[in-house]
Amino acid sequence: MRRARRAIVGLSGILAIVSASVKKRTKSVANYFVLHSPSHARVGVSLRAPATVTLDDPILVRSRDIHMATHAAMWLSALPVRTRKVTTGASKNVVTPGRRGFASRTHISASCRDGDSYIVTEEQIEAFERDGYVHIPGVLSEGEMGEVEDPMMKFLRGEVLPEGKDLCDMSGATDRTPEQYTVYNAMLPRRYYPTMQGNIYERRTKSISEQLQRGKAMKIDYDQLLAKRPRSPDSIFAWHQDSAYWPPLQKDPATCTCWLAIDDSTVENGCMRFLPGSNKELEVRKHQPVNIKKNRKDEESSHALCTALSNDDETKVRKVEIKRGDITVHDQRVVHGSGPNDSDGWRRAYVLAFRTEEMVDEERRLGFSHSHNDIFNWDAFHEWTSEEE
Ligand SMILES: O=C(O)CCC(=O)C(=O)O
Repeated sequence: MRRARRAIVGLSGILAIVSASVKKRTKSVANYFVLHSPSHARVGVSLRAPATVTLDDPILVRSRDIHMATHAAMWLSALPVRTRKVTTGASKNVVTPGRRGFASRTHISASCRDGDSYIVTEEQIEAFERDGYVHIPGVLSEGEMGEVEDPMMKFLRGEVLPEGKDLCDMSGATDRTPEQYTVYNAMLPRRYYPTMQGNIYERRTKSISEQLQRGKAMKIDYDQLLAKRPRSPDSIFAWHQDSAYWPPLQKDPATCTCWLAIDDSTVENGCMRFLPGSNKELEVRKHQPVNIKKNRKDEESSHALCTALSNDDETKVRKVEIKRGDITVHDQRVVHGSGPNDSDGWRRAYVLAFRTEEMVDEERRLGFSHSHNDIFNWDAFHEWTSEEE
């Protein structure tokens, strides 16, 4: 205790010097930041950050508030930061919650897990906005993977059975049996196995989605388990935009579809591939059901939609290999799909899509829940024309 106090006194001295050098710059800043340590112990620091922080800039902390202090880069790369707006000069004990937000991430050097949260960098947010997708590493640790892998295996072994068309194949015809599926798909697993609700993946990706959408309140819209059978040349997930599957509603379309790799996802086993920038296209591309024949109610009809890529598009495609525990997050408009699994192992993934609360509520009001058993489905908002007509 005494040693800790001595350290604090020492730090106060150092900070008094530091504060003199940065005082001018920080004088007008009225935002105080309450930091939480990576271990989730409350550090209890009230600090005033310079408007822009560079790697070597110390953060100014008023000495009477100090419990711990270090360089901005270290703090900001390791810690989630929630802002509390206070009146300049007010005591730190009377802080009032401000608008939900995050500190400037300009110089956060690496994203990281933090309890139920995960802190993304400004670069990752910008990549998501620019390309329509982003790769975020290490969202679940190896020790946490069991919490999502065990339920997935219950589904794959047939111990939990989604109803009707919520258990289906996303690559072949609708008359396949589960043993024939090459892209096994369980829709809405948290509905059929409620134990999954609130798991660590749900908690972390909610935090990620709200950061990628710069503070908007995001809600789980649907979830999905996908598994590509080993050595299955037709386990192709056709090129599509997610928005083609969803009703075109006039609500805030902000979307974060998180795709967790349960196995390392590689070009060989059919990793995700994206057409960067297609999220900026104003219109949803023309889609049609995969394998459509003249009468799409016959055995050739499919649960999946597809759109065509131009030669120019083909040159821009990015195949995104990610590790077990990593995620990609994509927007509803970005064109994406995946190739076949040519490896000896399964390629398993757990999808969790977040949308704005108003959008999810509106979908549900219309009877659209992303269940493949919904009566209100893509047949209701697309006019299909067969290629052969
Ligand atoms: O898992 C795949 O290969 C495709 C998944 C996908 O398209 C999606 O989650 O939107």
